[in-house]
Amino acid sequence: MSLCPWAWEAEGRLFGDTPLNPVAQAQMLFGIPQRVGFSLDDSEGLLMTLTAPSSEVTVALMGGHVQTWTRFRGEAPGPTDAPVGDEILWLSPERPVDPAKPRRGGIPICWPWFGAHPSDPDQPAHGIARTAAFKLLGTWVDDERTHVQLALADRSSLIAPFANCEISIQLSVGPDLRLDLTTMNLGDDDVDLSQALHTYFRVDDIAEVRVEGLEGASYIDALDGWLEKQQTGPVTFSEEVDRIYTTSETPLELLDTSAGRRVRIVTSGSRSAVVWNPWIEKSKRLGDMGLEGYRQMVCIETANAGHDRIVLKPRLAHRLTAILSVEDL
Ligand code: TA6
Repeated sequence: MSLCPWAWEAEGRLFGDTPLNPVAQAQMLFGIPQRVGFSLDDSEGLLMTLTAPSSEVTVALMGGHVQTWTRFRGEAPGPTDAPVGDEILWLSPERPVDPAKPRRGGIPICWPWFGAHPSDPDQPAHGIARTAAFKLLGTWVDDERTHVQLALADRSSLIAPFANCEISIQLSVGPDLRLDLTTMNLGDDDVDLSQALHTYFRVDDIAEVRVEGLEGASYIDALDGWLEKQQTGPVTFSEEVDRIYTTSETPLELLDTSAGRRVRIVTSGSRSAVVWNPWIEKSKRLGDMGLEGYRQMVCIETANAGHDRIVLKPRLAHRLTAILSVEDL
């Protein structure tokens, strides 16, 4: 058995002749006291906690799925304390209706396509990454930030033309949260890529928030025959909204006066943003939004979607980056 010292799958492996459970293995190889810890989530998947002095995230290795981001009020919690602070992301209290899908919320990775597969209706919506196992490549810290790098644990599940692609997720948590999704085309053919960091932000009341920075941008309205329209004023919510905005201008800002905070989204490698709230009827159809969950969330997604597709030439790479920060009003 060869075990790369820096990479392994999150599954039972033998060290010497003593089987170690995934948590103990991860802790031994990648744990950092007070900064990087591991546990099992309620579906027995490996969950990583990245703690920095100012905030903390939890990440499921299944899907490389950031599930929570807590901004501390005051000191970072001790090793056995629950974090006290503001939850910036929304995570459904319900389990997914389809067990093959991830828990709704946090920052699911939509890759290597966004929305429906361009030609094969049997393929899952939003690609394969959010339901694929990821492996740890490394964890490291500095005074302010805690970092992790992940890669797909098994690329054999990738369908053509993505079979020759490798992806890396790099997360850096500190005063802000930075997420880099890098796609490398290791093959000899062009790869047509669409993707999104499908971020679910928590809000006090969807009817009281607005998204700024998209004024005047054109958008595709997924609820009106994919017609192209133009945004006038900030984006507000009084019904279902599902739009792909064409924009490379950032920051975008989520103003939540009721919660007393402004969330700023700075991106690179993206010329589109998706804004989505399912409202009442779609929430009922989805079945995993919790009671009135739609009132406490809005998706503002850093994407390459709609007209903003990426044609990745052989031996080239593309990086999609979102930097999320929060300030009190
Ligand atoms: O990003 C918006 C969207 O494409 C909506 O159309 C809705 O389908 C949402 O994603 C959630 O998709 P999911 O597959 O996670 O239920």
